[in-house]
Amino acid sequence: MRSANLRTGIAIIFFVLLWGLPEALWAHAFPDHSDPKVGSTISSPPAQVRIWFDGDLEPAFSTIMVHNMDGRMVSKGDGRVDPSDPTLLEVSLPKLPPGTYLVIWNVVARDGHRTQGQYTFTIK
Ligand SMILES: [Cu+2]
Repeated sequence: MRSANLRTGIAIIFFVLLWGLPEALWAHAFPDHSDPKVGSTISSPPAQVRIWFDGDLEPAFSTIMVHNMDGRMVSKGDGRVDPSDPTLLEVSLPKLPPGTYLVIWNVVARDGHRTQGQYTFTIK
């Protein structure tokens, strides 16, 4: 009886500890900033798109690509997490003509949670 109470007590303490852990420890990865910037208009075609996240990414499950407004993929197929910076997602581009482009990203953070999003930039 006494040891059952002890076990219940320990379980409750663990539950409270887990519950009280700061959200940051469990945080999903969200974009911090990017190049080109979200919604920006730029005058020369960028060689790549880079997005910096607020946490480390899982390279095996994180993707990035760029579409034109016809929905065709224009980025090279080398989207990846930078090997020297686990918060940086990047993909190369050919020399793109003027137009608006859609960046589509999908990442898994170190906590195993997936986040995804998209944004546009325009080359004038
Ligand atoms: Cu998460």
